[in-house]
Amino acid sequence: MPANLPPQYFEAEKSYRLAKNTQEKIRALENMMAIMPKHKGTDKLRAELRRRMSRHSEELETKYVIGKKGLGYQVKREGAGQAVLLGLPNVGKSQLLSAITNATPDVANYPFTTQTPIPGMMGFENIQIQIVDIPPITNHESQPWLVNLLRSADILLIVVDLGAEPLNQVETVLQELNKLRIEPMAKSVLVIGNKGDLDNASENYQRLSAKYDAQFPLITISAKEGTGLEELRKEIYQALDVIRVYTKAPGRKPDFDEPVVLSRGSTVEDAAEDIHKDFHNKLKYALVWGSGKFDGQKVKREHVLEDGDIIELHI
Ligand SMILES: Nc1nc2c(ncn2[C@@H]2O[C@H](COP(=O)(O)OP(=O)(O)O)[C@@H](O)[C@H]2O)c(=O)[nH]1
Ligand SMILES: [Mg+2]
Repeated sequence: MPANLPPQYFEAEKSYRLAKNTQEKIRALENMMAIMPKHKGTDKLRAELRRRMSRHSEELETKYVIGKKGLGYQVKREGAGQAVLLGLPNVGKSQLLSAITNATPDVANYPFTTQTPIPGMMGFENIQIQIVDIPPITNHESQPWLVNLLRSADILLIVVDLGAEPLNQVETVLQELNKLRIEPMAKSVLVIGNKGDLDNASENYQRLSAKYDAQFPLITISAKEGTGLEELRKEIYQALDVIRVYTKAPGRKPDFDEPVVLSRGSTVEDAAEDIHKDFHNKLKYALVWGSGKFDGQKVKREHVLEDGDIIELHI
């Protein structure tokens, strides 16, 4: 059975061939799949396009899934935590992602450039935190994958363009979250005023601060000029509310390169479990440097750890 493809399909295919990067390829493939008529004659072609789609989305470290509810993406969680960038089009989310992570998203002076989630890893001291750029929050209605992503995220980073009226921008994002039934108060939220290099930025930041200072931590940056980014990394780390614990073997020095990252309030037992699934069953006691009354103090498994503690586990 012939495929009988319409001319628009071949145009989309041409833009696929000419695509300069993975994001553009995915966009073109999405068009091809939308244009392609659905019948027996196109089954093979559709399978082939899906294969390409999975391959390209893997290149972006994003899994492209085709479920009952349509197309979607799964972002593999990596690192010590996950933060999602939210904001209206053009506020500089992609610019920010490329400034603080290893990702290379498209940055462009027109809306709706980002169509797929793009994860990147941000280093902070000795840990890595995943930051995910997503399509603009204002057109998500029918995208269940996005709701899942927002639910699973540890931190919501609301990005505001300080060159424009800031309060509406935050309100719009909060309203969209409300529509998607995401409760921002159940998460760590950080409001980032971007484009701090623009003339009217400080005035707009004042207004933002006057309204939201008591509700959310606020920070001003310029993703383009790279200002405020060190402080931003620190704020994101603090919003994660985790502690870093270092392990050592008896008579050895601790390994400061690979902390065990745990949520605040975790105990020696939690640390043991994180290191090895059945380690905590065998655990008899631990020695702790830091949160003990003295260095090398013998503590029980219920001992609550603090950021920077060094532990030696004994089984
Ligand atoms: N002046 C200034 N422009 C910025 C800054 N960050 C981003 N932009 C510009 O804003 C436009 C939109 O940026 P982009 O990252 O694509 O926005 P997105 O739609 O939120 O992902 C681009 O022209 C960027 O160069 C900034 O800190 N200062
Ligand atoms: Mg973008």
